[in-house]
Amino acid sequence: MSEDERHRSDLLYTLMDTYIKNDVLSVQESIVNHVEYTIARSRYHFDDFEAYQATAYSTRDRLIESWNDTQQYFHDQDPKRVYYLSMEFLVGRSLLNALYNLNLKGLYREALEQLGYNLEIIKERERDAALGNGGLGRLASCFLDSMATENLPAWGYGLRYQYGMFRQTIQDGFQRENPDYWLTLGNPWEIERPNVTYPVSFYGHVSAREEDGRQIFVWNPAEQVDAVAYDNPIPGYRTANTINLRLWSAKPSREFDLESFNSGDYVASILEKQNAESISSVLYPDDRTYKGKELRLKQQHFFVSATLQDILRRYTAQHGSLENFSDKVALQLNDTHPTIGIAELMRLLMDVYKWGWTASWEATTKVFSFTNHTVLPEALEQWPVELLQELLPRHMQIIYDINWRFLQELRAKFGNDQAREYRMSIIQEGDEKMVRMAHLALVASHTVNGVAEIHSELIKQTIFEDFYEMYPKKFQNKTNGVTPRRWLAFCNPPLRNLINETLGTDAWISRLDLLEGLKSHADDGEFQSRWVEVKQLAKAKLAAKIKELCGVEVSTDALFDVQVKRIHEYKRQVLNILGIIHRYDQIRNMSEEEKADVVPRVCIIGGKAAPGYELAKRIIKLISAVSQRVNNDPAVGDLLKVVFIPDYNVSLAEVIVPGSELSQHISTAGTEASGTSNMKFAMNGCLIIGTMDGANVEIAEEIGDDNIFIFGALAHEVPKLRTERADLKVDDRFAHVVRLISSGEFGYADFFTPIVDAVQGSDYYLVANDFPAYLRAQDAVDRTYKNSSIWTRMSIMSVAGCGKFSSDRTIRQYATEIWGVEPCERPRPPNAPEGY
Ligand code: 73E
Repeated sequence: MSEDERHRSDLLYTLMDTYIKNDVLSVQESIVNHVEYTIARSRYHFDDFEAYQATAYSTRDRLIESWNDTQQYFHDQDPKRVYYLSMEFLVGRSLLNALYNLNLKGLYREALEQLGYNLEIIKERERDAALGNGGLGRLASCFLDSMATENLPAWGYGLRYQYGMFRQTIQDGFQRENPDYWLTLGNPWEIERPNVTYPVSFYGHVSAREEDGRQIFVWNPAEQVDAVAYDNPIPGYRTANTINLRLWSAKPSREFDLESFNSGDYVASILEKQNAESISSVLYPDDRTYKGKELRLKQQHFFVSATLQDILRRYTAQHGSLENFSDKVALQLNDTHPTIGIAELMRLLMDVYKWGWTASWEATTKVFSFTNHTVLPEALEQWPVELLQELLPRHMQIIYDINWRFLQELRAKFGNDQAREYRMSIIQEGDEKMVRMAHLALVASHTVNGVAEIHSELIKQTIFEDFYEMYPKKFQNKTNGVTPRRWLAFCNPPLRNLINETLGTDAWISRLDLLEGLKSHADDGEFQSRWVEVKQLAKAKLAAKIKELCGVEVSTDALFDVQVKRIHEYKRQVLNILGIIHRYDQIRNMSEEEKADVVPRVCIIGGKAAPGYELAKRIIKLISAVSQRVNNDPAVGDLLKVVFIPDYNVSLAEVIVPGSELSQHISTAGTEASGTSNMKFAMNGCLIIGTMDGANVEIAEEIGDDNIFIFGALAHEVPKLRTERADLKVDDRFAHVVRLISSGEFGYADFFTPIVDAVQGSDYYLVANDFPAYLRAQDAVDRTYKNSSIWTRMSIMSVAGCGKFSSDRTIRQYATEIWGVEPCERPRPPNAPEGY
């Protein structure tokens, strides 16, 4: 560095140092500056929403500074990097999360208070970023939080949908879907990068020619769309690192095809271009059902093409060429949704960078790894060959080539086994030939993982059995986790404070195993009463929310029993509602004396049904109908209340999870890959009633069998039970509650017929089988709840045993066992606030 350069660099450093200061007045200055100059309101008059916006922009300034310096540091250190590719990121709100992570919450609260604003109130004005359906998308967001906190040189890549997950309203008990145009009032958390733009191509045809004795393929696409980058800074907890979530938005291509413009209708041509934006406009709200929509495939290709072009450009800009690319980059596929990226990387390497097949394939198979999230066959993505051929002709060629080589390998290993080839081929033969995306992902990835132990075992025995035989070493497990920041420390301050005080440290927030230290306090009477107080506070908040959203008054003396998740037959909300009907029927037939012995309950259910999933929508109506009946029956009073909370989302979960005492995770064993809300509830001292499914199995193992209510058939028993279901002698209580529904006790008898038929017919999810065991488990819940000391002990033990379920642990395992990346922690700047 020359003298001049050094001088300039010192000056810039000092300027920044004086700009971002950590005293109340500087924070106020920054907020008011943003009121006046960013949102252009008067500093004398701004309302709560504008205060939120200005506070968000002020916080963003700090994130940007940290983001820039982190990226510079990554650049200088040049470590191996990991990119997490996901079609969904269920971010939720960002303001409080950022302030907490930067350790600036207290400062901002005080600064705002003096200006006449309450941080707790203005934070409610932020819209959720709901760019995901449920568990899979929320997992991606928890992972980003952990990757930042663990100082990994990581980025997330996804799509910037203009319409996120639909907003659910309930009218007359029926679900209505409303568009979530979440960007209307602006989004302070993103930085548009108009200069980071890539063209993405579709349709057209492929031509071939010889060049230097090699065949060169040229794709002449018929449609081109631009992908524009939007960066979303993701701060780590108590680290100076801030990583990036880069989301792509589709814009009309800047390359105008002048000829068609001049020869045809100018206005029509412009309008046609405008259609480009539809590619990233809407999140598909169907989880776990594959719909085969062309636009969805377009989204997938748009997303991975822009992402890979960006990654290759960054790599070559820094290294001059693609040499060693596969040693320095890891790409994680979040389910099969980004799998077309395998063909796209092959295409870019061969057709653009002029690599040969072998080198391209070697690099591709070295960088990709793949996570499977479900065994449900209806979720497996298969694109018609015809559609792929038309939309992405060059990719289809490459997929055929990959498959040809794969089948050679198969024959070399297993000889001529046609049945096996038929089962394993990437192309499914038949009337309509299909490309099996999971097979493509399996063949091209160096590692495939399930998301909980039981699930990782099941995929080896079921959907991927053949592939396990062929590539046993590829298979791993990575049990899911959740970020203990959002899901405990930030959403439940009273519990956080109690834990801090008891453990004498807040180090557990980034080293969750330390919660184990709570075990020795589990029987301490005084500690127990404080624990109960904390839960009562959270219950009161939840009760107020229920009043606000459902208009129902609930008593905080009742047991708060919760099932919130997407509505799906396999998750068995029907088992829950049948149990509720049984409880109701018992109570209304009791004498006053018997009633005195009943544990009062508030049953809280929430979740969205995919708009096209008829049966799930009927289940919502059934829950509403039962709640109408129960809540208005004077014979029941406070002994039972049933509420359906509309529009379950991340922000609501932050209120519901801390306020729950019992939560239900009751899927048919072998169907829920992991579940992640079970971890959030357990972490907040809520007891679980659940089946031996998904992560429940490991939760029971960690917190101890006697601290959880487990019931029901086991995964290995399920296939046989299904074949025997027709001969099952169903429990009388089951028959009775089903009859109540079909006889019109709750109205709408005809409308509920498909639900009744499902559980009385083939009953694929074995509701009838598990019903008696479910009722027994619920009895055990009631008995236990009557003994507050035992219940509280179980609650403490749940939290104490949750160390494993931090996504920090999950991410460290991905980093060392799959990606081969190491932490790269930026040194703390001298002006950093304490703990940052
Ligand atoms: O068990 C959950 C799991 O906890 C699983 O059902 C869910 O992923 C969670 C995180 O691992 C999931 N989502 C989807 N498949 N599995 C999915 C499928 C298609 C579209 C959107 C989501």
